[in-house]
Amino acid sequence: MAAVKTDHAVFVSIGSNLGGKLDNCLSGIAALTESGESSLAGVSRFYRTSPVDYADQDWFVNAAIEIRTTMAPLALLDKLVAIQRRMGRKADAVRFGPRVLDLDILLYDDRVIRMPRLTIPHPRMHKRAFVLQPICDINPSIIHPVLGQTVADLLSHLDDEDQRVIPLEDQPTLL
Ligand code: PH2
Ligand code: MG
Ligand code: MG
Repeated sequence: MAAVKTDHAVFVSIGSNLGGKLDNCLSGIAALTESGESSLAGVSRFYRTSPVDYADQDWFVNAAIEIRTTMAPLALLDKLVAIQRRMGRKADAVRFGPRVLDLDILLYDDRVIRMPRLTIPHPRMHKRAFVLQPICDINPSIIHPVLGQTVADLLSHLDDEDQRVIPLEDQPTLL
């Protein structure tokens, strides 16, 4: 019998702070979900967010999506990197600096993965309002598989007033 490929539940964060930020995010989501391997299962609101970790740059547009995918973690990572490149992102850009499109794997089922190229859960997700708020829009009771807390708990205990996360006035409809 042929092996059946099972679907995995994956949360991906989307961000852009160069050019047409919202359009860049929407193009990235379309590129990821138009192939047969990954389908859209949930979409957060879209936010304007103040830059974190590298302050001297423009505000971002951020969102998160939940997908169902048959892709293994590293194959999915390769796909995200290829989409970012196609959208014009430079491979040698400043760490945490301006980018046309950033697609990060946040959670992959409830797996914990520590490989040279890929750490899941995303190593900074629990400190970032621009990641936690969008996941909470989709499902606030998702549990962080290392910290054992829900994303809603992690968000409510963030004590960083500098992180601004403001919903866009005009929200795109994707689902
Ligand atoms: N991404 C970063 C660094 N800082 N700040 C905001 N607000 N949004 C981001 O997506 C972001 C950031 C590196 O990936
Ligand atoms: Mg990234
Ligand atoms: Mg990132």
